Amino acid sequence: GNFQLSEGGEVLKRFSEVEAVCLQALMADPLRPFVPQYHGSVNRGGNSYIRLEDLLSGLKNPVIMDCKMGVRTYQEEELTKSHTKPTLRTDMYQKMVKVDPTAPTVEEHEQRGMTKWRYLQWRDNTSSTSTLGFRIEGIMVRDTDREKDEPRKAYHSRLQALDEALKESPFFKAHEVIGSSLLFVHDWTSKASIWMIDFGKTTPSPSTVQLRHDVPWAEGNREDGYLIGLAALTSLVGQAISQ
Ligand code: 4IP
Ligand code: MN
Repeated sequence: GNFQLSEGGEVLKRFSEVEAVCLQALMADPLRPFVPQYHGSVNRGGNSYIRLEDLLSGLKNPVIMDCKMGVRTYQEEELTKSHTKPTLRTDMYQKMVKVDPTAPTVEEHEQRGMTKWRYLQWRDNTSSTSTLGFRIEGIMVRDTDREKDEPRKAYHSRLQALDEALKESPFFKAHEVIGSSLLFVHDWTSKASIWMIDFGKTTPSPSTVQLRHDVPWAEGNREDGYLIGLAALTSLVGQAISQ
């Protein structure tokens, strides 16, 4: 899970080596302005945490939307593992049954379990992930009365600026970005911004593979479809402005 603490204007997030390495690299990348400031790690009560800028500080009753980017949310290793040494997850079987009791196969019903890959692939295929290249994971609205149109324009330019930065980014060229989100945040003053977060499954792509990020995934090509999702999102936010 996403265990987080707040401390002195920072957010402490459960430590992940993969994520820490990404954040370190991102602090020296053209994507830096789109990533919360990273302040290294810290130990609290025997647990390690990543120290991050609190993206909500200074905002009053912020409206928040988390969009998980890409055409898949599992790593290729998860697919390989599901064939070579499948581990059955009862919790994931239960989560699936809760949403759609008819979704599990006869075999999955019998074993009351399924692999993580199977569950994540089902989530991708039953959401907009596999078709649009992004899905909305969560929205938090605390004050609807003050809804204005301005955040949309700010969001739209921010998405375009992100697209430019991604094109310049050595980090983006060299990484497979899986399960990462864009966090949309604004408040009633219409201060609006978008941030790249969650790099726990973002890994260096094999040196033999040059990722494009804008083509469909096929097993072995490692493509994440990040730019497919960004284009779809940008177009949707753009349409909302012109209406
Ligand atoms: C969750 O499923 C999300 O896919 C998590 O991804 C994933 O964590 C969990 O796997 C999985 O159970 P639901 O959102 O449908 O509950 P994220 O952290 O991006 O939200 P990871 O990061 O491990 O893939 P487990 O293995 O942590 O349970
Ligand atoms: Mn989740």
